[in-house]
Amino acid sequence: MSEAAGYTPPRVWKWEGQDGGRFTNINRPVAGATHEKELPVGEHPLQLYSLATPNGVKVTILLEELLALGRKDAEYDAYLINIGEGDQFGSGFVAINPNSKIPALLDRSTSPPTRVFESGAILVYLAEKFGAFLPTDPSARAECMSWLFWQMGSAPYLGGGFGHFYSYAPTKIEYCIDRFAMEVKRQLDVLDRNLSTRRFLCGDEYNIADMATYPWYGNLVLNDSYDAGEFLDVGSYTHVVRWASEIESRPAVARGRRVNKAWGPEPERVPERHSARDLELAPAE
Ligand SMILES: N[C@@H](CCC(=O)N[C@@H](CS)C(=O)NCC(=O)O)C(=O)O
Repeated sequence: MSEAAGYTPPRVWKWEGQDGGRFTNINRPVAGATHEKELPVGEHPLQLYSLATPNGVKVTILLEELLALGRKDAEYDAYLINIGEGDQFGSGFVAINPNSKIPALLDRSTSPPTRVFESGAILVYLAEKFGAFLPTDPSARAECMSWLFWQMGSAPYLGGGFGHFYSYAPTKIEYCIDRFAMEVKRQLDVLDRNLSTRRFLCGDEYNIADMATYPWYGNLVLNDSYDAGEFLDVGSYTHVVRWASEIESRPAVARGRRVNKAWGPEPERVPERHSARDLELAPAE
């Protein structure tokens, strides 16, 4: 194949301040902390350090669902990690997530405290800790894990692949957009076929696989992620739309989507959460 746009990769790649589009100021080819910064700690056993991106809201949706079930011990403090400002590279955050990405959880009810990073691992940890939203029957559990891991493996093609090249990259590169649009439409078809015979991803029961998948693929079909709804013809995935609408109408999901949100209309923003009161909406004027 011919080389695109006259670029010939050098023998050894070097970091020379290349244009990384919108994320130039936070992307680096190395790991580790860039500065000393302790994390704040609240009064609850569960400390969440996150941001209301799709990976972040997976966890706040689960915590709000657990609280809605009456699990008072799922009360949590949620602190904002502003990834645009580089908070994920502070020493305290790196100590609980060496991968420097939100979400990260510290469970202070164990001795020593348990750190958990990777959104999928946090969902499984909390579901097991509270005995909810993860089936215990081995076959049902395998189905739940299969869809959960499907989501973890698939969403980077949607966000880092399609979303990046369609929406964020400084130039529109047809090859990249075609490649990832094809894959995202294939993924939507996988979901649509599964949901054509099932109410939720694993059958009749709503579980952590739905909570992980809705913020990515539900948002895409309902809320025009990347302004790509028309481009991807998302309305044609009717079973995904029906499934996503049912999940989006759950009060705990609505609450979870607002936690650690520092943008959008003022009433939706809850940059930090320490109790249910932080989520109370001001009465309309
Ligand atoms: N596989 C990780 C991905 C987490 C992730 O990509 N987080 C993004 C926000 S959605 C982040 O923190 N990015 C900051 C950075 O890359 O520096 C997970 O599911 O937890």
